[in-house]
Amino acid sequence: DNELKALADEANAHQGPWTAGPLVPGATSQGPTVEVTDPSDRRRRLGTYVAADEATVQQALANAHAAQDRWSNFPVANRAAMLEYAAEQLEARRGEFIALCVREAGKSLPDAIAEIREAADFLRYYATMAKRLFGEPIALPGPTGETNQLFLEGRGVFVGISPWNFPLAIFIGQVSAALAAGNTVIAKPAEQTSLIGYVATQLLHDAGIPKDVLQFVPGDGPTVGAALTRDPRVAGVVFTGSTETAWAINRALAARKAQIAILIAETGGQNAMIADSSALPEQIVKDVMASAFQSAGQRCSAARVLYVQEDIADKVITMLAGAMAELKVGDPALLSTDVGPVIDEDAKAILVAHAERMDKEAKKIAEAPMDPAATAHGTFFAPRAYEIPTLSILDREIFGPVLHVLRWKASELPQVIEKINETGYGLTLGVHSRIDATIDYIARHTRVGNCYVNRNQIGAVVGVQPFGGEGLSGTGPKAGGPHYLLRFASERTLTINTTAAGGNASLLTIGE
Ligand code: UN1
Repeated sequence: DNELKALADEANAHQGPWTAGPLVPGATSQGPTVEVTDPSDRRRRLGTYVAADEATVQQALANAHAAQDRWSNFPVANRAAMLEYAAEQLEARRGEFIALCVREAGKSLPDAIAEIREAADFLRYYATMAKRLFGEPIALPGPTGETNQLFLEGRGVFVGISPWNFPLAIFIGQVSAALAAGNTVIAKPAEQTSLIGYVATQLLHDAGIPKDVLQFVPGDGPTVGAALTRDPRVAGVVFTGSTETAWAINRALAARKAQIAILIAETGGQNAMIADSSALPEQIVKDVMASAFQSAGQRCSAARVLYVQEDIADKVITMLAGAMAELKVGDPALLSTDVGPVIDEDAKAILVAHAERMDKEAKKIAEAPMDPAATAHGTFFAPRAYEIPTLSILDREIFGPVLHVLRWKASELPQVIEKINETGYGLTLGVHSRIDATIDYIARHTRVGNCYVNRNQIGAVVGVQPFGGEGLSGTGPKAGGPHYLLRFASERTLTINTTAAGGNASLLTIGE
C-alpha cells in the first residue's frame, strides 16, 4: 500500500500539458490539431495532438517500405536488445506513463500500474520469443548433396491499430511483436489516446528502434486507418477493437489487387460466468464484481452475463446488490476510487440508451451510487446489474459496467452452454463450481479463448494466460503466447545443391 501511494505521487507529479503528432521522417504537411481533455473532468485540458493527413500517411508508407529489407536483415539479437532496453526505460519512466493512463484514458491507478507491467512484459516476452524463433534457421534433413533450411523473416510493412482501453499495453504489444519479427511498423493509436501512443513511440525510438522502422500516425479511422488499409504495400494489420471495425479492415484488405495481407484481430466478447450451486456465493460475487466493473467494464474480457444456478440465485443477487452499493465511482487518480469514467460521450450515450432499454425489459438489481460533486464534469456511468429474461435480448456487445444475470436449473446446463456458444463470440468464460465433472463438462463444450475457473476472468498475464478468442472475438493467435510471432512472419526455405561449385552458402553464417 505504501508502494502504491509512492507510485501515485510519482504519477501525480506529471500534469502535462502534452503535445503530440505524427512521427514520420520527411513529412511536411499536417492534419488538424485536436484538443485532448480528461474524461474524468472535461474542463481539464491535457494538451493537443496534430493528426496525420493523407500525405503524411503516404510518406509513412514509403518510409516503411524502403526500410523493410534493412530491418529484416538486422540481427534478431539486436532487435530484441532494443525491446528489452525499452522495457527497462518504461519502468524507469513509469510515473509519466501512469499519469497518462489515468488522465487521458481514465484508468484507475491500479489499472494504470498493471498496464505498465503488461507493456514491459510484452516487450520482454516478444524479445525472448523472437530470439528463439528467428535466431537460427532450422536445418532439415534431405538427400546427400544438398542442404535444406527453413527460416523465418518479417512479412514487410505491418500496421498496428490499437484500442483506447489498453492504450499502452496493447499499443506496445502490437508494435513490439511486429518489430521483433522483423517488420517495419506504422502505428495508429485510438484517437482517444493519441498522447500515450506518442510517448510510447518516442520511448521505443530512444531505445534504438530507427525512426523509419517504427512510425506513428495519429488520426481517425476514415482518414488515417482507411489510407493505411487500402495501400498495396501493407503486408499485415494487427488490430484490437470492435468486431465491426475488424470486418471493415478485412474488407479493405480484401479489396486490394495486391499481396494477400494478414489480419490479426482481437475483438469483442459477450462473456459469461457460469456459477453452479456448489460454488461459494462470496467468491462468486467477489469475482463477478472484479470481472464486470473493474476498468469500468471497458475490457473485452469483462463478464457481461452471470448465469447463476437457481438454488443460490437469491443469495448471490442480494450479496451482489450489497457489494455494488459500496462501489466508489469518481476520479481515477484517487486510490479510494473503484470505477473511473467511461472513455467519452459516445460511449456513455450507448450505455445510457442500453440502461433505458433494460429499465423497461429487465429487472434492475442494483445501481451503484454516484457522488454528483465527484462526477459532474466527466463522462461517468454508474455500474448497474439487471436480471434479464433471456440472453437473446442482448443483441450486441455492451462495453461498460453493466452486468446481466440469468438463473438456470441443474438440468439446463447443456442449454446454457448452447446459448453462450450461439452468441458467436468466444473470448472469456468464468466458471464457479466445486464439482470437477461440471468444470470439465463446461470447459469441453464451450468455445472460448480463455476459460477461468473459481477466480475472476480478466487480467490475462503475458506468457501465462495467452489472450484472445475465436469466432466474432477474433482471429488468434493469442497475444502473449508462443505462437503469436509466427503470424507476423513469412516462412521460407533455402535449398542448396552442395555438389555444384561454390554452393556452400549457409544462412547459419549469412546471418552473422
Ligand atoms: C481488451 O480488453 O481489449 O485479460 C483486451 C484482459 C486483457 C484484455 C485485453 N488482456 O483483461
